[in-house]
Amino acid sequence: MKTALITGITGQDGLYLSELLHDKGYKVFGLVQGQNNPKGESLARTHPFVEILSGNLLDLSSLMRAVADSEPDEVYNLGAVSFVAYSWQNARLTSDVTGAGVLNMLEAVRFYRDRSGKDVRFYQASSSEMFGKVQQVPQCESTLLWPRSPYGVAKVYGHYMTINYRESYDMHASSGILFNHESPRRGPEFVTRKVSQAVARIHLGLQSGITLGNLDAKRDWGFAGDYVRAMWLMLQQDTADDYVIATGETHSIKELLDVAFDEVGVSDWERYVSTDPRFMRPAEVDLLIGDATKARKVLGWEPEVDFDSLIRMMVRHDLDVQTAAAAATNP
Ligand code: NAP
Ligand code: F7E
Repeated sequence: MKTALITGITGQDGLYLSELLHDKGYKVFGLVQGQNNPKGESLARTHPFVEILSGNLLDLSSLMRAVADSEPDEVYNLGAVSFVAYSWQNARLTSDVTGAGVLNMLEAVRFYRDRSGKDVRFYQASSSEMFGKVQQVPQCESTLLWPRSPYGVAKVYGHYMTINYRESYDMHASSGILFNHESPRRGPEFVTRKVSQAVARIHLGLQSGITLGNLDAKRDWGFAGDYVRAMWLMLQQDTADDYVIATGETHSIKELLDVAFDEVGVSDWERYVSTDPRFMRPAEVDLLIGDATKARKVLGWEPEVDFDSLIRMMVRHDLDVQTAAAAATNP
């Protein structure tokens, strides 16, 4: 039986990845930050197969203990301050957790490997946000990085540190450059979930409209369940490497609104949508579209859920959630 340690296990990807690894027969450990973190309690209820360890990416000693206690074959470093808009308001925290936290995790793994002699494999959750002001369309592994947010800058640091540990210490350390991936588990601060929740609530008469920022930005959106499969595949290769994971299709926020509102039978969504500068970013990433040819060829990875199905899945999920919540409030 293989053993995996996942940081960021309470997040969207951590939950899907823990299920994938459990189904494959892994023993799964998850790092949960904070004292009495409610997400840890929820994880213990919904994912009882996960063994929870306490630790924080800012605290090297906690990471060293988590690695020593779990004795992992594979470490997936998914923990991060991950909301781009928040990263301008909390630039130092984002740099420390999302950037320097990667170095802490790499050091904890290297220390354990050198003492135990066990060949631990490492996955770093890099991001298409590193491409920022894109220098090539579509973006692939060799595209010049030009981050546009404190989050993007921190991810570039973690990405290069992962490559550096691979080259300096002969570590099996891979970096997955994942484009946006969404699901019914996506946090409500991100635009797809913000829209799916609002559409459900508008349809049920619980909300009158939605206020957004830049409707012209374009993203390459995939399904999180497909993307965690790519993470696992990277660590099954003989040689560690970097891979872009993307669908190869891009859609604007307006197209997202088209599909989400269409799921509840609304074609003229403009009457429900307003914009406000407070949701605009100091520097925007206008267009992302990924070229995942390398992942398709080397890993045999293919996305299974397309954009239209993904957004409709999210709206249907939020219709169920909101209907149940309304029924509980007015039995
Ligand atoms: P998410 O839902 O925001 O989850 C982030 C996780 O990191 C949470 O479990 C959070 O724990 C944990 N975390 C935050 N600060 C921490 C700290 N100081 N120490 C330990 N853990 C900490 O993110 P996601 O969407 O699942 O993404 C997973 C990873 O992939 C992240 O690194 C993200 O930056 C990266 N990524 C995501 C996408 C995407 O489209 N989803 C694309 C590319 C890369 P709490 O819940 O307790 O705060
Ligand atoms: O924004 C625009 C916004 O916050 C997408 C993270 O997982 O993916 C994610 O980062 C686009 C941007 O995701 C609103 O300006 C318009 O152009 O859903 P988002 P993101 O910034 O792309 C990358 C790959 C990561 O690595 C990150 O961790 O939508 N937008 N109006 C809006 N965005 C939000 N959040 N809210 C709005 O009202």
